[in-house]
This record gives sequence, C-alpha cells and structure tokens, in this order.
Amino acid sequence: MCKRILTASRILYSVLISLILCAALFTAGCGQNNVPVQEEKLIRVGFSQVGSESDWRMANTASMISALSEENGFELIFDNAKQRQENQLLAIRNFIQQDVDYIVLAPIAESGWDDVLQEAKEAGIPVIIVDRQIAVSDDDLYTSWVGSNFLAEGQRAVRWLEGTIRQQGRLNQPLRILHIQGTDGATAQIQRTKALDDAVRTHPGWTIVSRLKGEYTEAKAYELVRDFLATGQQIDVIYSENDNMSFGAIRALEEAGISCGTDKDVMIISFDAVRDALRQCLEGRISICVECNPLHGPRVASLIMQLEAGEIPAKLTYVDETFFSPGILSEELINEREY
Ligand code: GZL
Ligand code: ZN
Repeated sequence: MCKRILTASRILYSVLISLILCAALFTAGCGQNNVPVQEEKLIRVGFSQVGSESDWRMANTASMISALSEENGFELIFDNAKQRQENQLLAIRNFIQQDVDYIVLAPIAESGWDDVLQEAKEAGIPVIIVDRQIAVSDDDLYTSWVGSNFLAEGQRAVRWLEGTIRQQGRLNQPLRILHIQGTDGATAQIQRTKALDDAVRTHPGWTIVSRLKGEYTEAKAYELVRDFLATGQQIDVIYSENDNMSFGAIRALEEAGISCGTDKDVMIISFDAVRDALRQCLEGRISICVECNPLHGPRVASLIMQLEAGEIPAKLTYVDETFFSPGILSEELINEREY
C-alpha cells in the first residue's frame, strides 16, 4: 500500500513541477501585464538617392546611412538612382509596395513628382525631401524639406568675386566668365545660376563667354572645358557649380598651360567645399570654396522622430553654411572637417 502511495505522490509531484516549469517558461516571454514583449519595432524608411556623381553626394549618402541606422531604431531601404529620375520614380513606387513608414527623397530635379507623391499620400506614407527642392502643385504632397539656400550660396560667391575684382583695380574692366552648370533643373543649378545672372546684369563689364552643362561630374566638366579651351577663347573666371566639375576644369586648364588662382590666368569659384577642394584652395588653385552642407542625416532622423511623436515639424529647414578662401584655410581646419 505504502509503496503505491509513494509512487502516486511521486507522479503527482512530477506533474506539479512540470506544470510550474511550463507556466514559468510561458510567462518568461511576457511583460508585467502578460502581454508578449514586442520586438523593438524599427521605423522603416525608403531613401531614394540621386546617384553617386560627386564627393558631396557620397558624403550626403554616408550621413543618411549612419543616421538612419538600426541602432538608432531604423530599417533603411536605400536606392541609388544613378542620376536618372525614372529610377527614383520606380524606387518610390517600390517603397509604397513595401508599405514603408516614411519615404525620403533627394530629387534629381524639381519637376515630375506630382503623380508619384500623390500615390504615396494615398498610401498614407509621409515624404521628406532632402537637398534639392521639388516644384509640386500642392505642398501637402511632402511633409518637410531639409537643405541649403542655394541662392545665398551663389550670392556669397559673386559678392566675393566683386570684392576681389575691386581689390585688383579692375572692377570696370571687361570680365570674361566661363559658367559650368550642374544638372539641369536641380535647385542647386537653378539658384546658383540665378545668382551669377543677377550679378552679370548689374556689372556691365561682366560677360558669360559660355555655359557648359557639366552634370556635377569631373569627367563631363573636363571634356567640355578641354573642348572649350581648344577654341582659343580667353576667360578670366570659371564659375563652377560644384567641386568635382572644378577638378575637371583644373585638369583641362593645366593641360592647356593655363594657370589657376586669384592672381593667375584664371580664377576658379567652386561650390560644395569638400575636402579635396579645400586642399586645392589652400594650395591656391581654387580661389573660393562656397560650402554646401551634405550632412542631412541627423536632421532627417530627428524630423522622423518628431513625426513619430505626433509633432508637426517645420516645412523647410535650412542648414548652416559659409565659404572658404585661401587666407582662412589651414591643414588642421581641413583635417577636422567631416567630408
Ligand atoms: C547641392 C547638391 C549638388 C552638389 C553636387 O546640394 O544637390 O548635387 O552641389 C551634387 O556636388 O552632385
Ligand atoms: Zn504572457
């Protein structure tokens, strides 16, 4: 009898233990109020980038990737459009298909976005624009924009040019300008060009000898400037709408035996102020580097966190920028910069 009681109680005991163990295992994965602990939900962001045409663009991409990282709470889906708008439209439609939480667009040009942004709006996906701006029929098609005041950049450049020409005592002499433009229809191209056109209009002696479409790339600018110089036309200034095109122009000028610098044959005005351009400026080949800040990642991340918290962010956020000329620059200043 006793043996039987012993066995029965042993069975009861082991059933009890296994029940307690099961309960413990089951509750282990649960929070206080017995709700399954959710995996930390990542914020899914689709980012359509213009391409990788310039040092500036690479720095912009690096800034976005490091800010929209998993440890910062994001799942980033990145698309490089290789400088073709149709690839950006495709990327945005893919992001809508994947039902991302946010779309970030660095638009190659200002026009052509109404339809695809209407589709994003109908899908309930907020769109943040970075860098260049978009011209849309309804500003509600995007939530916020972060970027540069490109007109102010251009005005900084022409004000510096006027001051330098005055110092050289040649303000009322003819000034022959070679204008190398960025991608047609990009806000940076439109507004940097407007600043130059306004300055030429107010300085009778200034003329634009030729406008070259350099697409923001070194290779294209080199080709166009080399062919221009072969015509034998004389110039005093190159107004180059980004540093990579300036690098191409410098290569073509030096091949043609033309010196670059403020007191040399040709003065070069350049935009972006990436590290290699600052080096060329310190060495005197570029006369002024007008800064264009590519580090939009942290601003975009904080915009998204504001939206996540139900706040309404500013519609437009301009980044801070300055300019550099040889006198201001030093090796240590250049080494401290992030791009
Ligand atoms: C400016 C940006 C331009 C840079 C170029 O914010 O759109 O595009 O000036 C880049 O270097 O290619
Ligand atoms: Zn539970």
